[in-house]
Amino acid sequence: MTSNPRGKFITFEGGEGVGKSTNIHWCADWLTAQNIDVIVTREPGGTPIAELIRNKLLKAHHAEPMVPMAELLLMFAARAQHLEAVILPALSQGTWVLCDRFTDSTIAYQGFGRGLDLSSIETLKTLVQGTLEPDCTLLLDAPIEVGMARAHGRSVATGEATDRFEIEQLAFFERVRDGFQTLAATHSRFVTLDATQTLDDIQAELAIRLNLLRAP
Ligand code: T5A
Repeated sequence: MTSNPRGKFITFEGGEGVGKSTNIHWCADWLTAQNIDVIVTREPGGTPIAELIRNKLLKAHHAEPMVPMAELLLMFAARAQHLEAVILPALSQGTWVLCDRFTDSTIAYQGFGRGLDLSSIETLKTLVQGTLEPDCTLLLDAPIEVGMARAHGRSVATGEATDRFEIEQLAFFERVRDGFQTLAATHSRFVTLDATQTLDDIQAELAIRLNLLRAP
């Protein structure tokens, strides 16, 4: 009896409004057209419990400010639930998992952005995900102003409220971008895409990357 090969785990990373959600759905459609089973999920979130945690994390105004360590631990609490309930079962069934943000966002936002100790984040990462790493991380990179303008344009169009991260200052997002670029420079699973390109150009590059991942 042959068992399904493990599915590929692909994460989409980058700052606010760089096009992760838009391109993750494009990739899912592309893979589905190649007869590959795929799910799209996101962090924080992806299960009912993790989505409850997401609501607390993203709510712009709490009666008491959330301290950075609570924010960090809630990110990993949501991730633990998401991994056990969604990501690992799908991968073991041979389904590809496309995840909108994962632990690299924690390193970039809570580590580089908030200034929390990177080695403590590594310890939590090992505790929660063991040796699991994405097969590929697609980093959409753009100047902060470009992403923020796009995110703002989308909020105006949809009427959605600004979240607790989007109200941060420019310097915070510059540190986050630096965090992602540092990770990309030191981990071979990263592919950096220039997110200032047109969607057509980005998606042409994505198709090449997905094809490479399909190869046995
Ligand atoms: N967080 C998350 C942490 O701090 N630590 C963690 O560990 C994790 C997992 C989550 C927040 O949580 C933080 C980071 C985040 O602040 P979110 O809503 O999931 O919040 O993340 P956001 O980055 O805020 O998601 P956005 O939906 O704002 O941005 P996307 O998904 O990158 O952008 P998208 O696809 O919605 O595009 C925005 C607009 O731009 C247009 C789109 O059509 C859309 O209108 N667009 C383009 N227009 C022109 N050219 C292009 N190339 C375009 N690409 C997109």
